[in-house]
Amino acid sequence: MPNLPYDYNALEPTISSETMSIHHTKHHNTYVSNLNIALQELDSAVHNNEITKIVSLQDAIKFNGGGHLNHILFWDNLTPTSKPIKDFGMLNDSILDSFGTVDGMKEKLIQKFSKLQGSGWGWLAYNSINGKLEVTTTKNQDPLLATTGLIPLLGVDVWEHAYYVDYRNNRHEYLIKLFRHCSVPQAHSNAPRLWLSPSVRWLIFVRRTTPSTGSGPRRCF
Ligand code: MN3
Repeated sequence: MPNLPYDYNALEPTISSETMSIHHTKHHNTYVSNLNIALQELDSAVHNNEITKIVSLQDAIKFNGGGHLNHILFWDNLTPTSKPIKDFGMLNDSILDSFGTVDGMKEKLIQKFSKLQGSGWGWLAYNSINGKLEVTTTKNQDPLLATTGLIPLLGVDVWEHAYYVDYRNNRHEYLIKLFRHCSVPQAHSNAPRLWLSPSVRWLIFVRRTTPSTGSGPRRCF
């Protein structure tokens, strides 16, 4: 379970310390715990060649594994610096090519994410087939890359637990304020690493190393 790269109160007043603390220590932690349980059961099922059990675990692995992956990206996307996004560094040319302006992209992101029905995630993504940036959403905790093939650059949690304490049911206001703390370059330095010149040319994935836990049941995180 990774620590946040900043203090729980670092995003105040946009996101309260209470929200950040509950979100990280309760919600994210629960996904990690349940993923570890599912993976231990998977180990046993594989060892005993229980195919039905293996198949029955897929939903839990997808939901909790996705919850873990998505939250890691979300924490890395956020930065304590509160200022409207104007400079996306290496992504600038691709943003202008795909959306016309940075403000146009932000508007499209907020519109799309606001309209997601139920719980899920909003994404700014790279489509490696056509070389374009895309705005999309996924339901529940579906991880973008594993379920769509799109490369996540910016992931925004639009589950109510991400904003209800601070914004009640006003998801739109949450998104407007949150975008002052989003940092795409910071995100893709930790997820897929992009080299753009002037558009995306190739991708190198930087895998996170997971510490060994020694003996005992396998824990992946
Ligand atoms: Mn969440």
